[in-house]
Amino acid sequence: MVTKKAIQDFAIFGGRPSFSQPLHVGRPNIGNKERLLQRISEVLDRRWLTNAGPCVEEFEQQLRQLLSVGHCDSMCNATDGLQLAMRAMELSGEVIVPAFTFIATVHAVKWLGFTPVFCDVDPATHTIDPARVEELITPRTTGILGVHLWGQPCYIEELTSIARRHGLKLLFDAAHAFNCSWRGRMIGNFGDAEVFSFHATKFFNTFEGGALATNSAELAQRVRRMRNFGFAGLDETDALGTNAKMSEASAAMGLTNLESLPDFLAANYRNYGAYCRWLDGISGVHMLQYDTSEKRNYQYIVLEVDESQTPLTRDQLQDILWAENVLARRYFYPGCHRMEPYASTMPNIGGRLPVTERLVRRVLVLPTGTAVDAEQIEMICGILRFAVSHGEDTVERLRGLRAVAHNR
Ligand code: T4K
Repeated sequence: MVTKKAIQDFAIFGGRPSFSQPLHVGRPNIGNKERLLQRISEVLDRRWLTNAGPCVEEFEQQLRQLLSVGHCDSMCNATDGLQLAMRAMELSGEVIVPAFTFIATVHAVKWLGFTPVFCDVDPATHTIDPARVEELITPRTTGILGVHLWGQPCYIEELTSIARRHGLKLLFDAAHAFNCSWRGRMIGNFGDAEVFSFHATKFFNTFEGGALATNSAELAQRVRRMRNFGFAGLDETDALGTNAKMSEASAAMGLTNLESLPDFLAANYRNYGAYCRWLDGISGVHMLQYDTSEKRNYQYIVLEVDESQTPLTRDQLQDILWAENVLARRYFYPGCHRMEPYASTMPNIGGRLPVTERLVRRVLVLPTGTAVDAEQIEMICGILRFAVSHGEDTVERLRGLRAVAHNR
């Protein structure tokens, strides 16, 4: 690792990068490899590779226990889980979604032929703003799809009350919120259903995967059938179905990673503490604080760069970090409403989404997880502190770089 003593030491200005290898956001956490390989070996010996095999059954049972929820069914990924949930709930017409989320949330709605109606988010939690939701309800609205962004629960009480008052279904995209709680109860128990992602980049992964949790036996049964082509018996389907099943290899990874869950959580919590300590007092760089009185997974280290308090923009800080091999991400730039197929059909919608518009310019997510250690975090924060404290000079040099590139 290389420490910076002067601006010219920054890799973007020709110095040596701080890290010889890239540090990723979303580097997978991997549990005990021997246990995983043993499980995979057993899967192969059994010659039962998918379609409700023993690993999937055991994984689902452990999930139900962990979440204290009536039903928790594995999926091949969260995107399909969301689509199955919306179909099983018989949504139609318009579904209200936040514009500040990963594009999968919105695509899932559109993929089913429904109209996603973009809603702004709350500046403190980055989750859908219930006051704005209510304004968007029309006679065509059938559902609200909230996202527990960064593992921070939505305003569940307010959204539940709005959904009840207007006779709407309430679904939560809990892709980020595995092992999180709200008022002491695990996420997975709220709304009509909640959908988790176990994608490789999530702190708990099954390679690809997800799960749909609900306390409705009827909904769970409908989803289970839809997940398996609509089969209700060996040679009989009772509804339209698709293939959204989790494989035995993924479930074996899930079972193995569940055994290491406390270690993953401890690493994230330790890293979160280190980031809090080392980022403290950097002008204009604010870190999203989690409610430590509830269960959180601390899987995202989320910065907001306030340009009114620092000469450097979020994008300039990202450029500096990337040159140092710190692959910080601008989640979720540029906002779903500015991506296709939405942007061209609603070009002026940004005016209705002021908080989203601000966040997509400000947010930067830093690497964490078991692949990152305390020393590396101190170094990452040191780069940010040095860049900001020499902000004017750094900006001047960056301008020079752009001019050189332009004249080439
Ligand atoms: N709802 C929300 C709110 C979500 O955030 C997501 C997914 C979903 C729904 C849908 O869930 P799934 O259908 O995927 O289960 C990544 C993930 O692909 C995506 O799953 C995730 N959200 C999103 C927040 O992050 P990208 O475009 O950033 O992926 P990518 O390939 O750039 O990977 C991120 C970093 O991780 C890279 O620097 C490389 C590193 N990486 C990635 C993989 C796959 C590794 O080191 N190893 C790996 O195996 O979307």
